[in-house]
Amino acid sequence: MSAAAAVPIRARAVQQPFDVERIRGDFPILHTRVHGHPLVYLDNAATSQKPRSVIDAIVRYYEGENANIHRGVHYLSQVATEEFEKARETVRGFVNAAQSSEIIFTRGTTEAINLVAQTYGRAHLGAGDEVLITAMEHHSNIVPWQMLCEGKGAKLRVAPINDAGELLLEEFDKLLGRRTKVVAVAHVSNALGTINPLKRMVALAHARGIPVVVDGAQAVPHLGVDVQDLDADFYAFSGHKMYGPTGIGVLYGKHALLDAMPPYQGGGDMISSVTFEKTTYNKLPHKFEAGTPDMAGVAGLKAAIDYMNGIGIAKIAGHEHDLLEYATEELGALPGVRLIGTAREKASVLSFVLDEVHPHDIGTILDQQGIAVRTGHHCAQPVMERFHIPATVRASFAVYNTKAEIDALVRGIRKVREVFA
Ligand code: 7TS
Repeated sequence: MSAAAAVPIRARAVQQPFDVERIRGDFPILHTRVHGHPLVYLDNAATSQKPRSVIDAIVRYYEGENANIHRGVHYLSQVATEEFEKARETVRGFVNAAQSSEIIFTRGTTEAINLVAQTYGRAHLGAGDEVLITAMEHHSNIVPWQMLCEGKGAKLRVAPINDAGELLLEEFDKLLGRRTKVVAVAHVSNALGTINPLKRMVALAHARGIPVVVDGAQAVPHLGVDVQDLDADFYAFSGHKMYGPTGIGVLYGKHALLDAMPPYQGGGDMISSVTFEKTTYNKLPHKFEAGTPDMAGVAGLKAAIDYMNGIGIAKIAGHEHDLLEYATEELGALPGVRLIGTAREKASVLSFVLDEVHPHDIGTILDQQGIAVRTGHHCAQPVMERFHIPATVRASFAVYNTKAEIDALVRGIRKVREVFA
């Protein structure tokens, strides 16, 4: 479960010592009381909470900068455009893309993956071709490829995982064939927490000339991601899981690939010229950003990245790694608890089942104690099927969580056992 291997190379800024209480003070919502208890928010894989600086950036945008971008000669439009493009540069640096034109703003991971499936996928897949995914994907990295395959008469192939929730790399390699046109894989599994050996997977696919689309939704908040080092062809993530606002996300793509792809949606901003006879398309990244984008969301996303960089991704990863290790020990020692997802390399997610108690009942009893966890299939129904369970309880950690909160979770689970004894 060592996060060390995944801890990034690039946390350069000089940072203050890690102080979780100071960090908690940055998140207004953490002071909420739930059913008379202090909120214990352990549903970060679904969405993280937002620091004051992100909330302020959105307010600042609407109070001082709001205008439509890329079109006005007037002052505010120019300010809004500059801030928008500055944010793109911040995102570029965050994932170490080579050029900011490789950063496309989307609504989130889901839209980013659909974009690739419907443009690159539609252009490159034919009848009998294959898309290779893994058995641990979120529905948003399954369904868009199924839709593509259905339309093209192509086939979805699935690389298996072992009982710990680790990818079987040899099987993955064997499934890469002459007909494989795209590989689409999660960097980190949302239901199991597994960190995939992405660099090796990319190398295996590239050895056969196959591009790799990475679902980075659960990786970017917890690991340092360097798209050039990984050599990922496409990398998708969501702002709201990394302390940023909802409704904004990113698709990174290699310039040459994006440039050769047909556009996704048609509309304003994505064109170079329009006549009724023919439209020519704008250059990157605008070709993929049709219509008025979420400028406030982009401002918030920039603030979220600034916030994470201010703490340092290595410190975030280190703290979360400590929490995961502590929680794994404490929960693993509870009678009746079975952990689902025990990969050696894991990030920030602890899924489990308890005796015969349905996860929804566990979630409800925990909620009465102010503890927010997610229960269900986590939009990864095939993972549940793989482990022969209908659902799990999932605790997922962020930079502001504490060992005391894990103690509260342990007490909560003891209470569940009492109730169901
Ligand atoms: N991929 C992974 C691995 C995810 O965990 C999620 C969301 C998505 C894609 C989709 O992201 P979106 O921002 O476009 O919705 N995962 C979860 C979750 O685990 N609980 O709620 C949402």
